[in-house]
Amino acid sequence: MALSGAPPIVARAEAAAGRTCIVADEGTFSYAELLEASGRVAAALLDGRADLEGARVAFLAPPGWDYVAVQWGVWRAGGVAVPLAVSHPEAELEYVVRDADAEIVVAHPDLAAALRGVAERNGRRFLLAGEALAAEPAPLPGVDEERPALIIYTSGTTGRPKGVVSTHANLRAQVTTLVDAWGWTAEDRTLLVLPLHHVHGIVNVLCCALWSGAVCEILPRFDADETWRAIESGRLTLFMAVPTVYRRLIAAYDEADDERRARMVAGCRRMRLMVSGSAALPVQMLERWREISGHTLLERYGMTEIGMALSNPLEGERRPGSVGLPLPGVETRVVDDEGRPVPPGTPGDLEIRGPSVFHQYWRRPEATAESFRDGWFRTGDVAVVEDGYYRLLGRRSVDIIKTGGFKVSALEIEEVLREHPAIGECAVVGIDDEEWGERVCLAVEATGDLPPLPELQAWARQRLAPYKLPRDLRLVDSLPRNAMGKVVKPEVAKLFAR
Ligand code: MLC
Ligand code: AMP
Repeated sequence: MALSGAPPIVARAEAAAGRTCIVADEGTFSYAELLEASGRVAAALLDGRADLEGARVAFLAPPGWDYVAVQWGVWRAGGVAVPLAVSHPEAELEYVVRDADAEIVVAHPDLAAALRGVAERNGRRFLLAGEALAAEPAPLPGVDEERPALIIYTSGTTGRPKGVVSTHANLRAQVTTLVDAWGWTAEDRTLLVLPLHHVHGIVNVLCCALWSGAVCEILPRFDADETWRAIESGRLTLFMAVPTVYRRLIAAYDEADDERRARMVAGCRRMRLMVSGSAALPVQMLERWREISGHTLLERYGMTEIGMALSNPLEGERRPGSVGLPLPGVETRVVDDEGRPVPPGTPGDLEIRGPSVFHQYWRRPEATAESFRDGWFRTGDVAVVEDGYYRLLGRRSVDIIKTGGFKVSALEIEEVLREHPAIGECAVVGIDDEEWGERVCLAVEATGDLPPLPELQAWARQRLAPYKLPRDLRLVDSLPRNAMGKVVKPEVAKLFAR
């Protein structure tokens, strides 16, 4: 196998060739099989060309074997992987295909119906994953590390989601810092239960496992019972999830009988590490999980644009309510409004610098420039440092909501909802919620007969991802506004006080 010049994660797989890499619905596959399959996918994408030269390839597959083979195939052909979300309606898929200007669209056969139409309407080449996996191998190009590898769409404080472009070198930095900090080895075996259109699933779980020559078991979607069964088997060594997933696991534990609970506990005890992130882990949840599993969840902090930046330690004190210390190779600072570092104990804006920080927002040079100050990436999160440990205090913008670990933009949801004939003005706010962290809530000034919430949700479901749908509704004569006529979101939030 000639892997010189292959992207770093691919080149490493040669050394692990005989080992198991993926266990998914489609079967069990070795690293050698992944190299073989991704080589075929790359050849299909190239279709006679020498190099995709950074062409974007949007692909839609449930978490599993096809997903991984296609992602690696895109990388090996010199393309930029644009993972699409299984849960998204056609409108959101089309937005990403168009915004990323994807040249090729690949779909798993189960999900091809909607995507084929999107590809045809927009004049993109369409390919079924199965066809790509069956192609004849061809010579593959060398791929320099500084070339873009991945575009992940993320909601921000303005308009529609932006594509976050990371290079192969960025991904390597994001992965290696975690592999070192969390002690990943080829002996590890993890279970992936997260969606594969965001960094938590892609980088922290999938790429770290494959970088390490470890085994990644994959569920096509999170299911508490199946997750527990995998843990009970005693074969997993580490697990990563968002707080909402741990909450579901706790609920399933509480419902289990004594015999099963004993197996659940035993399975947890055989694991070496359990990690939580993407949203604040309530201290009570950390404590309840410790009672059940014997593990103090390792909480860490990250963002699509930077990978992971802060982490509680593998060895040493894991402080509840804190996101820990800077990861190796990641520079962090907390600054005031003028960008001057503030002393420990003083809250300020968290900024990040280092090789893991993304390359650019796709075709948005102004947004890219605005997101940096003196070479530091401005996260928009407010933090305070206490004895070297970072604690998050909130976000700069009230318009960013974290629900179930997904970041959503209030402004984006409002923009879409304003297209409803009965909605005049509206305001979306995130309200604290035990299950979801925050819940998306909507206040409306109606211009006609406003349908009840389920009907409004059904309308919005055609246009927005399920996690962006409003979960609570208030009809108001007029939204609370300040003297300038601007809607005051904290006052809107009070409408939902229980
Ligand atoms: C779904 N539902 C919600 C909801 N999402 N209700 C309120 N708020 C939400 N956010 C409702 C559905 O409508 C449905 O209701 C019911 O819950 C079950 O829906 P589902 O689609 O089956 O949800 P489920 O699969 O159970 O989703 C829960 C989850 C998911 C926790 C598995 O939210 C998830 O995968 N979260 C992980 C997100 C993630 O990976 N984030 C990382 C981003 S990267 P009904 O009535 O229709 O039955 C990042 C950087 C970093 O943040 O630091 O990691
Ligand atoms: P995303 O833009 O989807 O990558 O989400 C990144 C955001 O998730 C960060 O800016 C934080 O606001 C939030 N986040 C990630 N990890 C944590 C954590 N451990 N605690 C609180 N918030 C977190």
